[in-house]
Amino acid sequence: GVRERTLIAVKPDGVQRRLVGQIIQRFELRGFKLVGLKMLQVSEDLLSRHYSQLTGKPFYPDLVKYMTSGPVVVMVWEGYNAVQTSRAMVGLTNPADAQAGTVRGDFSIHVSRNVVHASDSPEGAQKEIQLWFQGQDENHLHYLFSWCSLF
Ligand code: YYY
Ligand code: MG
Repeated sequence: GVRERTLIAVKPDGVQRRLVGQIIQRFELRGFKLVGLKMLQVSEDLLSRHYSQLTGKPFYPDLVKYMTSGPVVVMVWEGYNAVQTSRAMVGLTNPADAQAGTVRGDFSIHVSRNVVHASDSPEGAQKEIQLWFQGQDENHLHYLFSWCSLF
């Protein structure tokens, strides 16, 4: 829908490489509205809930090391078809397969350092937004949302 929301995170490599601004700019220029943003160090507990389908995969231990190696910048973006369009903007999971013009296709070379996360379905997005923006952060999100709606 018009007010669909998705969760986008700049992973630790993206933050360390100073790519946050360029990634935000792509979403702003495309026409999406930023309705939540914070920087945090991810806990293993949060990560295992976020990646609950992947905890049994052989690469999961390395994924934990990577995702907890430094702060991430997590955002909620809103707008028409936000989930599907952001997946297209982010590109395929393996940067070797990601097209030029996508975030991963332009900024990364290996699946274990692919710079960004993007929710892959509206249901997944809703779950992830609830997981990453809880309590005070959730109030902040709602406040920002109504404030942004004024114009
Ligand atoms: O949604 P997306 O990030 O594109 O891919 P997922 O299949 O959900 O995997 C999450 C995350 O796990 C991926 O972005 C990198 C990492 N990963 C990996 O390191 N090696 C793989 N073979 C598959 C995924
Ligand atoms: Mg995924």
